[in-house]
Amino acid sequence: MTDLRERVARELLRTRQRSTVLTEAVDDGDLIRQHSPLMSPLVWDLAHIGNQEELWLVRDVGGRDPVRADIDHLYDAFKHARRDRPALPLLSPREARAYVATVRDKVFDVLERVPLEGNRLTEHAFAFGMIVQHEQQHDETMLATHQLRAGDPVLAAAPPPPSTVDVSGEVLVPGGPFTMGTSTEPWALDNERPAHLVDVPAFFIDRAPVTNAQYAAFLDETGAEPPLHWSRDPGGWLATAFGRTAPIVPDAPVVHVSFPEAKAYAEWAGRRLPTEAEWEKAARWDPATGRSRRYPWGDEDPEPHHANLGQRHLAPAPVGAYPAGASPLGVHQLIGDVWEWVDSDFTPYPGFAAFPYREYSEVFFGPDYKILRGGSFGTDAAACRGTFRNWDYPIRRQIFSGFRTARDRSPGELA
Ligand code: AVJ
Ligand code: FE
Repeated sequence: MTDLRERVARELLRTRQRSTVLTEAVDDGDLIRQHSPLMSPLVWDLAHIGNQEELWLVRDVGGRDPVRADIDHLYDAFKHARRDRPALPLLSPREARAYVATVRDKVFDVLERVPLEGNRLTEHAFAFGMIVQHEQQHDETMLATHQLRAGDPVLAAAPPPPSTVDVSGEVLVPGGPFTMGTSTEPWALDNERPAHLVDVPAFFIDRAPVTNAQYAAFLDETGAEPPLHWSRDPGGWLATAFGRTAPIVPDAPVVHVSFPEAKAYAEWAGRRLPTEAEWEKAARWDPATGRSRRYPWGDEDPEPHHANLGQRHLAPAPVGAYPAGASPLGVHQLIGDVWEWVDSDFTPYPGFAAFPYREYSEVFFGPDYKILRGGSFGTDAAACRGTFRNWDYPIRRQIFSGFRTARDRSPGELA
């Protein structure tokens, strides 16, 4: 096998291990049950992962016969809203496991035979990359379903690392053009392309995401609605995460807030949310070279010391826990911990071309969705980059969503 084939095989296996953990941790009743009308039953996500893999890799790339053409409509996300999925004649947990295993066997057979090199490299290798990312995205969705599930804890992970540096305050990002998006990142999705210059006036941005303690001060002063999974206790605020209830961690980023809530906090603090271009400039622009990096720390793929990604920890790390992941300007924890709401709609970049089909991103463009950047503790490194764009309805907060704030530089203000 070539290096590329080996890498794809490794990523497929690694990703399936995570899906397996998330779907074996609970009994059949919990796989079939709908834990919230906002989410699919876990067994739907599992079979949908297999069905996408069958459509894109077995049928399209491999040119093979369908495994189960009769179930396509059940697992087409556009055909049935999440709230309606439990009523469908879905595969049972046993059938779903057998189905994804059969599809996966065929995928490995296709991977061995299909040309990945030469002029077809981009297309075929990209299809595998897209499937890895698709499964990883559903693994994060399944983790959010676990977060909404009532009952005893079933998932366990090491606690995130402690804070080691002071990251209070803000950083000045000088004005001027920078390269946003990418034309070269091999697994970048259509909506991250192409690379293009954007002129961003000077602004200030928080060194770190807004913390639980900061958010609690806002709640206590304004009486605003607490984040999802918080409860009031005589001693202060409690948060429930994956079946465990404990006092909020004061210096950890706040999570499970909606876009309007993030915006209300920023206004209360006399600030605003960053735009998407501001966020990406703070994350990728290197003032020494004028280049945009793949990640805040450089061009190397994420390692555990860079960022809290991949469900290694089932919570955001305190701010200041990842000094090795800071951007050249000293902005911390842009990647991992919590998705960050930015004040931008999901719109195409100039020169956008839908790929591999319109349903991936294009049909979602417009004012209905707001952008989230940077990934969370639940996001895998394969599905997270400095250019990666996530989107959701602004009212959503069952996702691992937080934010940081920004402000304009006032005239004459230097730093
Ligand atoms: C990019 C997270 C908005 O979950 O709807 C999964 C990813 N697309 N299956 C979503 C996705 C198709 C998507 N988000
Ligand atoms: Fe999907």
